[in-house]
Amino acid sequence: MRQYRRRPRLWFSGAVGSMGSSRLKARRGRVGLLAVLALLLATVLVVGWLVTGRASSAPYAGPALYPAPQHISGDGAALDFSGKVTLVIDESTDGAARSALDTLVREVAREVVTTSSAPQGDASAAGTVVYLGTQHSGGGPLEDALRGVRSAADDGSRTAALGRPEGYVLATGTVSGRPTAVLAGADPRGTFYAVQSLRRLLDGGRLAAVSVADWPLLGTRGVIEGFYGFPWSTEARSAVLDAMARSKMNTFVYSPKDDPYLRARWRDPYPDDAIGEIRDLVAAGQRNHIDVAYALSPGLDICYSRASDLDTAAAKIASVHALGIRQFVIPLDDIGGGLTCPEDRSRFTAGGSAGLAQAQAWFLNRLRDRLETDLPDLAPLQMVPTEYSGAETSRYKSRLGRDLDARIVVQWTGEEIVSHRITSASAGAARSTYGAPGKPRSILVWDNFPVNDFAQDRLFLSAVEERDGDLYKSLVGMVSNPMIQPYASLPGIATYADMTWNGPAYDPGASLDAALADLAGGDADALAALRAFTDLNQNWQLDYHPHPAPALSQDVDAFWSAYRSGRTTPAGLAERARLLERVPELLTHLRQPGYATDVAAWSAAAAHYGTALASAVRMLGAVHDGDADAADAARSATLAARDAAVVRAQPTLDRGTVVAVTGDGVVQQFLDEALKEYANAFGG
Ligand code: GDL
Repeated sequence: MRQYRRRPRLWFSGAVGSMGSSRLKARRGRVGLLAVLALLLATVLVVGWLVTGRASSAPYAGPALYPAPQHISGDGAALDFSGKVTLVIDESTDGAARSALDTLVREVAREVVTTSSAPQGDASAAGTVVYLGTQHSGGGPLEDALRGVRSAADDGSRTAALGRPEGYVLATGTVSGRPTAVLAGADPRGTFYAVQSLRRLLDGGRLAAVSVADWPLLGTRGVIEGFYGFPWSTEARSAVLDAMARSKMNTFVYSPKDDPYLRARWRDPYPDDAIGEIRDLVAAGQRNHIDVAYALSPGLDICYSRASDLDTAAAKIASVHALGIRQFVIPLDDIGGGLTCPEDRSRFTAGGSAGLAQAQAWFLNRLRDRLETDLPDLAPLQMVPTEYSGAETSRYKSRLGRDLDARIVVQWTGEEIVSHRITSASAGAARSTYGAPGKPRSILVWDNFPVNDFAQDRLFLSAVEERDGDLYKSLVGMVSNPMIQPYASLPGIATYADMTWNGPAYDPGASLDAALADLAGGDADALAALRAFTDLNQNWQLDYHPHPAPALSQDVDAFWSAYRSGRTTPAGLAERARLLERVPELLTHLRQPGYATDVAAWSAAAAHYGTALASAVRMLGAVHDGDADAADAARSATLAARDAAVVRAQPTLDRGTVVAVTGDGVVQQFLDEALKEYANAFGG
């Protein structure tokens, strides 16, 4: 992963010196004039050098920053946050950023003082000084401090960062003799992100010399709770939103298929307890700079042309708008392909799926107009088409593209419902497919990663992969549809955040590793267990992953190759087996205790497989030694543990209790082969 990009070396710095000195030698008689000219030239070049920022930066040497920033260098000064810290914060500064910084600094500092003006007097009295704010063109302490920690090499990227939505600068240095950090945002959200970066970069009470200039490449980055199955609890949503903020995601779409008031009973107003949950969600969003979008799914029984249905939809949206929601989506996925009421059938006569598209566009255009008048502060309306995947055209899509108001954003899942790959070519094609001639549609990807509602016996714990790095050029956003298990989805969501913030720099393996380390919160045993467990649940697309349980497979291969060639078998497999046995307990030490609960059925199965693997390894040792009694006892233990791993233990909303499947068949295959060895030696 490219953690920082060095600017090209200053190619003309040497040239300045040589040109000046040769001229001076050749024309001794006109020394004065030439000296002035040379000085002028040098001044011009140095100024150019400062303006263009072509100086080289020092490499950054602290903890890695995720999502990978656009620019990071080691320019500035290392700072100590463990003693006294003075926070200089203008009163107009974003509240969420202020409170995030205050909490963060109090975790490490001995004393924290907050003021609104730059410290004066004795330079050492203020300790480390941290400026936080949103850049104003009018100047003020923040701008003065930013100038004070100026880095010629980083000027260009800092200007870029502070000129882009959600951009920010985090710079270190010394200002008037005081060790100083400046956290400046292009806007309130950028200011909040500067604090999130500081959180990642702080190593205990120390901050390495660093200069970050950063901004997201993709506008909308987030999560859509859009799966079938138990909707998440309020606590879980709040934890997910907190984690999303740490990864600089900005959108949460509330669209659980099994919230009845959103889909099956969309016409009914929310009862008090359910509206309370949405209110809590909005509060978690505000605390975390995350826009909560609400999805109303009337498609199961709506009559598109009926005025009362339009009124009901508008009223439902208004009821949720009153809670502070400003983004709305109308998902029309997973509904029948026809029109359900006679009025629609006689009005929308394009025929078949084109008639459905015609009806939907008619309704959505009117709803959009109504909302624009009634609730003028809304973000552009979004919709999910009934044919929501594939970039190839169809009668439905071309009718929708033509009739649907150009300002309505379409959500799309890629070439498939669960898309193995999403390429920029296909996203570009989808823009035309869902647009009108000459007017490509704004597309937001509803990404069915790492959702497991179609395989509720599985966990999908891999990093997101195979999304083109330059998708940001064709899309307005990408949101991840996670698993029914919220806490278990956190690492995958973190990788999704990294991919959407800076696609070209995204490295799935490094990103997942960082997410696991973050979740383990410094507990080495818990991290080892989390990694071993994650390894067992990599196969997100069932039919696709070429390397099932890669780390376990490696240990298994190394074991067999030694065993079959008569060499001493390596300890790796037995050690992994013992670690797997401890997984359920060790996962309770993670920073998010909900993770262990979410995965309890799978971690129990993993532990049984650990016992089965350990017993099978013992059995093979006894086979090798010709010890029939020991082999027999180990075989019984292997079989018992294998059976225990496949009991029904995982409840589902609509499929009863299912067996939690883990290990991608690698354990079973090892056990089968080991039992064959036993049978070859002793029969049975
Ligand atoms: C779908 C559903 C989604 C579900 C997913 C995976 C869309 C637009 N709709 O088709 O709710 O979670 O498949 O099963 O993706």
